[in-house]
Amino acid sequence: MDSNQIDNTCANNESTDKWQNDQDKYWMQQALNLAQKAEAIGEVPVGAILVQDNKIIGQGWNQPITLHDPTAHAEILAIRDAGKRIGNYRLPNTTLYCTLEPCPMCASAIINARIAQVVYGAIDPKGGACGSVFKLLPSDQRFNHYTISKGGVLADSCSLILQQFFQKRRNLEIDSKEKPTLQALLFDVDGTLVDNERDGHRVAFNQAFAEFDLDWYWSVELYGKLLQVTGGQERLQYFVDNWYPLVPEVIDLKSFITKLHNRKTAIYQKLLKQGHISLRPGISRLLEQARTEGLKLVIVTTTSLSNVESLLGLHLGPEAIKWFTVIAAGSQVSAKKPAPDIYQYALDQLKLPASTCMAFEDSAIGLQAARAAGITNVVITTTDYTNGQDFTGAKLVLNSLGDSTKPCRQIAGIIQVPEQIDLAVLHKLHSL
Ligand code: XBP
Ligand code: MG
Repeated sequence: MDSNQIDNTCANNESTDKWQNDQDKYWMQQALNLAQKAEAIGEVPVGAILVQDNKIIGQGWNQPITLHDPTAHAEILAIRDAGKRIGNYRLPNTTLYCTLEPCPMCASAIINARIAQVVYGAIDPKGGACGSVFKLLPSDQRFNHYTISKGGVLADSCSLILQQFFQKRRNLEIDSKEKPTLQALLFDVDGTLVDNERDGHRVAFNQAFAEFDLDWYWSVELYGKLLQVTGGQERLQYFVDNWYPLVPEVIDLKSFITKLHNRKTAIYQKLLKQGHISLRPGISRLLEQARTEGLKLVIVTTTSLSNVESLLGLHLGPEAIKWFTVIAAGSQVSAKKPAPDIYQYALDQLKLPASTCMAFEDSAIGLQAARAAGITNVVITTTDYTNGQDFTGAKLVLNSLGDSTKPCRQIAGIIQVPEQIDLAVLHKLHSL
């Protein structure tokens, strides 16, 4: 063989290699296109094709999650596809192109299928079976079939699609950790679900005073001052301590106040039944929407559980009590609002972080309680008694949640809101 011949042979070899490399790149690009299909459905982007006589006879892309099948790797699906198409469980004289170094499961299936050659793109340093971690391919003589393997074809593109996929997934995880979604709406009752202080509780207190032959009377104005103390019994004690009314000669003032307050509660519930108090605009609309969307509903109130049950039953029906995952009411805690205790109790029962909750209150006292429990998403709907209070720290201050006949008026807030507050507004508010 002269030197010219050697040169020709080398040139021929070189051109064959180039042709083969171009072929490999061409087919690997087809496998990469399939990897994108996996990515589009949220699967790890790996694609595979099986080629015989310059024709694709099988294709697959990663789908273990979608198909609920741990074996649904791109290679396995390509092998199954080819077997079906050519009607044979053996696939000799074929080349499997896959974008990632096959795992041990796929390597075994490849050998079992009698595939002649595997060409892969990116290496898999965590589980590759072509030498990165395990060494099943090229197969050794212990197997009854010899499959050769070669890596690194379009390796950069094949790794990039994987890196970008995992980076996006990490970003999403960070995002969802940093920005929790809104999961629960926590409603105060008095002043918030109903505007009931002036024409409900106050009237009931005065009727109870009359029945107990007390010459006490709480005017609309005086009651406004007394509202700085939450809880009916605490309010009565505060009145006695600071307004010095004529108090009957009783041995135990505390139990007298309890009796008086029990009577007030009964009168209040009678007033509710007589229909003196209705839900505030937008409340039943928003509750309905939250139920449809599966948000948790919670009551966080100073008033008693029996008052809450009467109110919900009358206005929303006998089943309404069950709409609420947690009802935190009255004496479940000893320190009433503005102490955070009742909100803390509700959050403990709810087993959700404060950051996933939004509280609805009507007063600065309620706002303080919610914020002190870590709830930074608070919407205030003011009443005549609370209008003008300091609502610093609330995300939104309105005169009501608004409905089709009574649109709401915005008093303050971090975003401009429409005339009816719906869940879309609340999700937006929560995300900011
Ligand atoms: C409500 C109250 C309650 C009611 C009376 O506060 O302070 O005391 O006025 O209810 P919040 P009871 O809305 O902040 O929870 O008489 O049943 O205690
Ligand atoms: Mg209130």
